[in-house]
Amino acid sequence: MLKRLGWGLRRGLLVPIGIEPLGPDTGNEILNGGFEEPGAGGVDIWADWTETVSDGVLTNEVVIVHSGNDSCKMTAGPTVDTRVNQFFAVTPLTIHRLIFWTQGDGVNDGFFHVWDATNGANIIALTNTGITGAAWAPYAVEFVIPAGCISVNFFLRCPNVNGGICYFDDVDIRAVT
Ligand SMILES: [Ca+2]
Ligand SMILES: [Ca+2]
Repeated sequence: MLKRLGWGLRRGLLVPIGIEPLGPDTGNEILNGGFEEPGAGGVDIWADWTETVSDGVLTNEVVIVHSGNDSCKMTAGPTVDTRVNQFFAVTPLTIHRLIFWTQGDGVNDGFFHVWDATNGANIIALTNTGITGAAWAPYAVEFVIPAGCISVNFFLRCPNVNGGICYFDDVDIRAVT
């Protein structure tokens, strides 16, 4: 990807100057970020994601979707640890940008968690989205891959209230530097 910094005169012609690479845009590291590809069935609801239902409910939502025909619906159970996750490979010390779309049930919001699977440490500790409303809104954050880290485990998690509902769609994580 290139960005144009400005225009300049060269031999009397106005030409773009300062073209430089933005960095190694890796494309979306998350597979099936839109939850459009089904899994094998049963507890394997979505391809590429690992589902952990626990005592809550995971549902392939087909009405409340941000794009396509499907989204991820989570209903928290008593132990409020219903979640999906997937691993992706990274280059240490690169900056990654995370964007996903989410909504709550009017009161409760979903959570996410970015885990350094190489070093066994949080990159972003369990964090609520703050998006409780029943309308799609984007959540975005940038984070630095720690030294030595070559594998990240990314989690989307249910609200922290029994019976709380949230939705996720269009998850995108990519290196931006
Ligand atoms: Ca979708
Ligand atoms: Ca799956």
